[in-house]
Amino acid sequence: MLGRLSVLVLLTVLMACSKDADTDNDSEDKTDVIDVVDETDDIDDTDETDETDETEGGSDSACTDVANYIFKEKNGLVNVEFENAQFPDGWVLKSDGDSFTGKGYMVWEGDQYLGNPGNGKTSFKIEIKNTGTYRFLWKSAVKSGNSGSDHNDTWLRFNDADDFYAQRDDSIVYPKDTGKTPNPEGASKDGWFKIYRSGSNLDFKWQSSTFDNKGHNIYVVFEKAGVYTMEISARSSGHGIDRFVLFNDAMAQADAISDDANLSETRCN
Ligand SMILES: [Ca+2]
Repeated sequence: MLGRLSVLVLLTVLMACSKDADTDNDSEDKTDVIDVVDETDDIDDTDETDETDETEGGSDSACTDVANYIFKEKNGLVNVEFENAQFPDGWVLKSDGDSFTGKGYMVWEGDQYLGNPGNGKTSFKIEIKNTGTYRFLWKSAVKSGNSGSDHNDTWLRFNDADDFYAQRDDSIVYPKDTGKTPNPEGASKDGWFKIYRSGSNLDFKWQSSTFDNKGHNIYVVFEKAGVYTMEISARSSGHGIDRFVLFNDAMAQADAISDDANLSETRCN
């Protein structure tokens, strides 16, 4: 009897302490409440990510090197402005016109590397939570000359993803030098696809195709949750790239590429 009483007293004391602690820090208190709610359902993971964002939002200001940015997929969408890239020599940030989003777009002003990927290479770290197949799209423009079929492409590679391919109807092709076949007509090398846009309107538009004269759409497969690397490298001079998205079946294309779509939050590597 006495033992039970001791436990009761101890519990009462503990509860009192815990209440004190709560009133000491309102914001912590709220976080704790969210935690409890989170753990009860599936949205759990997403919400926890948000919390991490808030915590690391503070460290983001300290994380001044874009090389350390990791862009976080959320609800089946990765949505990134190219001005968040590291800019090797030859890539220039520009903001003429009004058809880009964010602070501008990046454009290659160095030599052309039509058959030779890997020059002017820059990369983006992407954290995938929802595994599966994602469609890749970027918004790009021809910023040199007046032909829609020149200065209209840049190299793209997902080297550590579980698959990286292009598809049009029943036709599926893989980048060259990956050991996978068939490969697309047109330039491809060392796991890189040439990603082009077409059409006589040279302004920014959402299109990412490979396979000459028979545009195939671009897909990437992430089988495990984790951080993956997307690489781009220079091909045509004067090709301006503004923003890219990766989206899965949970996200309609129109929503993914909408100007109103939420940009991916970042955390620091
Ligand atoms: Ca942009």
